Amino acid sequence: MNDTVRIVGAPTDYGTNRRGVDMGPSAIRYADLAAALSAIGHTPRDHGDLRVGRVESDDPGRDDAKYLAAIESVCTRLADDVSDALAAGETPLVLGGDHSVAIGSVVGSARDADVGVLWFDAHGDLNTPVTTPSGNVHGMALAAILGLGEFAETPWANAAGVDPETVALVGVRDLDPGEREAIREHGIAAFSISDIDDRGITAVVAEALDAACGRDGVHVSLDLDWLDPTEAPGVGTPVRGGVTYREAHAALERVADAAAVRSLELVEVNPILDDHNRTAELAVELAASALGKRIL
Ligand code: Z70
Ligand code: MN
Ligand code: MN
Ligand code: MN
Repeated sequence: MNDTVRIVGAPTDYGTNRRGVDMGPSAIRYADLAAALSAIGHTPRDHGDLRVGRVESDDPGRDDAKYLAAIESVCTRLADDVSDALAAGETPLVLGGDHSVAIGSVVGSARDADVGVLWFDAHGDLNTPVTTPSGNVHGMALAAILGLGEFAETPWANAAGVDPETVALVGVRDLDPGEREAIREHGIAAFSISDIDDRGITAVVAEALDAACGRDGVHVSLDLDWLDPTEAPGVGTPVRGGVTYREAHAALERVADAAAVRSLELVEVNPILDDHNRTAELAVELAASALGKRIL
C-alpha cells in the first residue's frame, strides 16, 4: 500500500464526562504520527483539526444525550471531510476526541458505499437515550450509527446505511444490559475478551473481518481503552483486563492483511491521564500496523 493518508483531528470532549480527550489529536501528532506513516511508504497530509466549541461554555441541552446538538455539528463536518478524502483517493485517518466522533467518520466513509465497521473497544457503545446509564454520547456512538431506538429519527442513520450484520465488536468486556439486548436483537457480531482468551486474537479477528467487510471495505474504529490500562493508561474510561500489546498489534496486522481498510480512527486518548504520552505513542504504532507496517 502506498497511499496518501488524510489526517483529520476532531478534538471533542462532548461525548464524555472526563475532560481531556479533546487533547488527543495534539498528543497523537506529538507522538510522530506523520513520520510513522512516511516510514511505511505513505504520504501523510494533515488537514488540521475541525473547529470544535469548548464544552465549558456550551449547554448540554438534555440529560439523556448530553451535547447532542454540538456533536451533530462536529460529526456533520467530519463526515464531509472523510468523504472528500475518499473521493480524492486518500485514506482518512481521524483523530479523536471522544468516541462520538465515530458517527461522523462512519457516515462519511459509508456515503455512497457499502461499508462494514470493526469496533475495537472495551465497551459496546450501543446505548440509546433510553438505556444510557450516563447520558454520555460516546457510549451511544454505535447505536447512533445503526439508527437504534430514537436514533432512527435522526438523519445520521439513514446517511450511513450501515447494516448491523456488517458490524463486529472485538474485545468487549464492559456492557450495559441494554447493550446486550441490542447485540441480540440486531444480530451484531460481538467477540468478548473471553472469546479472545479461548480462541486467540488472530482467529477472532479473522471471524470479525468476515462479518464486517462490506463490498467497499471496512471502517476501523479503535478506542484505546480496548487495551489493558497497563499499556494504555491515558484513556477516559480505563477497564482492567484488556488486550495486550502483542494482541493489539496482531489484530491490526491481520486487519491490514485483509487489505480492506477504507478508513481508520483513533479515539479516547486522554493526555491528562497518560504516562508521558505512552498511550498516544501506542495509538501511532497501532495505526501503522493497521496501515501495513511489517516487521520483515
Ligand atoms: C457506559 C455508558 C463508554 C467509552 C466509556 C460507558 C461507555 N457504557 N464508552 N468509554 N469509550 O456510559 O454508556
Ligand atoms: Mn468507545
Ligand atoms: Mn452506505
Ligand atoms: Mn471504550
